[in-house]
Amino acid sequence: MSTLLSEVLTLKVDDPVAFTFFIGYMAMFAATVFFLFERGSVDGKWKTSLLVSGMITGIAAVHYYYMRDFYLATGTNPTVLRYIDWTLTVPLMCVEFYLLLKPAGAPKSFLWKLIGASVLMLVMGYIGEAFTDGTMGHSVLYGFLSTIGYVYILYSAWFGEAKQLAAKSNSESVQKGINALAWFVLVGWAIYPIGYMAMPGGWLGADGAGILKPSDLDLIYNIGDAINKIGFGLVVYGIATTESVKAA
Ligand SMILES: *C/C=C(C)/C=C/C=C(C)/C=C/C1=C(C)CCCC1(C)C
Repeated sequence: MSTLLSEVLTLKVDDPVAFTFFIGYMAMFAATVFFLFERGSVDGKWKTSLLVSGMITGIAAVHYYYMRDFYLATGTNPTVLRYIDWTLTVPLMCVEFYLLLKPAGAPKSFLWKLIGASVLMLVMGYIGEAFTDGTMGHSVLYGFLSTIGYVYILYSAWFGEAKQLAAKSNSESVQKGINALAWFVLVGWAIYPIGYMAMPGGWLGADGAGILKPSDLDLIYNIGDAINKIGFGLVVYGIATTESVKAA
């Protein structure tokens, strides 16, 4: 067997990046099956939310399948696949916010503002990672521009439109759910800029504080994805089941 093929086919347990790509794939796959099956047991108006949860983990599962192979074959970050995944899944997470808050009167513009902010965050992050070879000045500039989009979503969830709409909702579980999602955006999403700073030239990498090495970028992103994509879906599932029991 060629070296390349045997590397792709072996599960490298001693390589945390390869291993978390594999485990990430399995976890996303299992979560997708769970959300899609459970969709059948919640009340009608929650079915779309669970479908979106399953789409988020399903899209990630497919990307993880390819990202793991890409990483094993090249030993480099699958930056393009990573950002295609995020560009599809993060706006879907914005859709989750919107679907939860729609009964409380969320307008379409609320959804588009969140999606706009997430696209800004991701496009700038992609430029920072893909086009600058980690040259410090550029990745800092694009990291900063990306953070503007992130801060907008954070602000909306904690103090802005999302928070105000949640306050108008007469459902306690929707309020609790939005609060939980706000914590995910604050703590779970903050994992990603840490990974970004592991890039060559990054503040935490070899040319900066020296705490992280370049391959930590993928390790950190993989951990972040598992927490955020599956966690977000479980919060939504929790609200859907609580509300469905009430409705029954
Ligand atoms: C499922 C994928 C998710 C929830 C991805 C979230 C990604 C971020 C919150 C990325 C944020 C970044 C910054 C705030 C600055 C540096 C560049 C990024 C794109 C890593």
